[in-house]
Amino acid sequence: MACPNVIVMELEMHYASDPTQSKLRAATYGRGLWETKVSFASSPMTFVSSTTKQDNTSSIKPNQPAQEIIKIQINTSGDLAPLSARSFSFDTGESSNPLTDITLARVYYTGGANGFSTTTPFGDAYVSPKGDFTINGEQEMINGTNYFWLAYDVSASATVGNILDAACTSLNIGVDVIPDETNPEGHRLIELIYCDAGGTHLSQEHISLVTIGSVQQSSEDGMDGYQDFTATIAELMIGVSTPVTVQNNVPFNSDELIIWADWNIDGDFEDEDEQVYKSGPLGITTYTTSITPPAHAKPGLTRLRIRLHDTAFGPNATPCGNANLGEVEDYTIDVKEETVGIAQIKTERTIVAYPNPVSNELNIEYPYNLISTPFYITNVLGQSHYQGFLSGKTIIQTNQWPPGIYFIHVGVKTESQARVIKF
Ligand SMILES: [Ca+2]
Ligand SMILES: [Ca+2]
Ligand SMILES: [Ca+2]
Ligand SMILES: [Ca+2]
Repeated sequence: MACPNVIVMELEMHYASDPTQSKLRAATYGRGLWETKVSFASSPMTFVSSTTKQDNTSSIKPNQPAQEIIKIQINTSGDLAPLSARSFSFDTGESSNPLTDITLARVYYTGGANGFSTTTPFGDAYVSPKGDFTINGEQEMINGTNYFWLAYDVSASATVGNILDAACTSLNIGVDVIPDETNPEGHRLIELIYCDAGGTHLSQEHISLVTIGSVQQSSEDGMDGYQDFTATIAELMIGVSTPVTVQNNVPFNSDELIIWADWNIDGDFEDEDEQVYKSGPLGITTYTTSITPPAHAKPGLTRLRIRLHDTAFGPNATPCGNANLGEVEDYTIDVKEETVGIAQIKTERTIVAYPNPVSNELNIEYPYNLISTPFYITNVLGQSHYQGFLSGKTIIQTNQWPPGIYFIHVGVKTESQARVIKF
């Protein structure tokens, strides 16, 4: 396009992310705006470099699809004859127990956008990755930095305390390339993270006493309408009803009490049967009910959440977030199996842990493992404290451990459990 024969007072270059769309603009007083595309010397795409990074190292709950693990960056130069990414070879790396914890591995492409998203998958999912695995696909790349992401589906039976990680050992863009960094620093911990919940305003009514079976906890109104009594543990048997009472110190007619239990131990209260009691609007001093862990409850330490709220003034009947008034209290329940058959297997397979109580050195004997059996140790809050593999007799240094009660869990699906006391 020809520029009219006038004096140009302003000239602007507009660079676009796609260089072929860049423009030169001239304002010619009285003769309008003139613009033309900037000629761009196109060149065939060449590979510049590749590397991996681990941006997201936050904890992950069990039972979560498509969780970001590592990012693969491929830098190219040139816009003609684009190169395509054709395969990525990975290694589950430092992951504690891929077969138990990871159900699927997938790769996603986000073009030049540096942020994890599952919109554009690359190739097919890889089922049950363990050790080396390769994902094949075809993705034409853009000029500049291309972002690919490895994600895992975290299993519902993932073990709390285990870690998830990966390395990208090579990739193919027509030729094989080894990234500059293959195994980036960091990992993701599998942890039970529950949503926050409480009451916004200082309210007259609060939870003043809770009994679960023989366990009793009296209390005032918690800061932010929340109290953490997860150090208080109540034992519940699957299929057996345990009486529960909750006291409201100042009852109003529109008050309601709701109780949830995380039966599948995945860090939320949204699964089958997890709301275990709902009073409806009922202004009474003592709510009386009972809780029976369902047959599908997973044995182990899990969370019980109790909410008292006012259905007439800013109610919140969900397990997450704040209600205007009332209070939320959290407890730990230890769900035990009572089924005779299973109980027998468990008693046959006894862990021998000594001395108990322990001071400096804990000996663990588990004579049933012909190959090494994974085990982990949790504190009373269900937080992972130690993990490893048992083979014959295992000795653990405990002198640095804080005093308290610890639980030893043996086997991928907890074949056996024992309790030790550290003083
Ligand atoms: Ca890593
Ligand atoms: Ca309280
Ligand atoms: Ca749950
Ligand atoms: Ca869930």
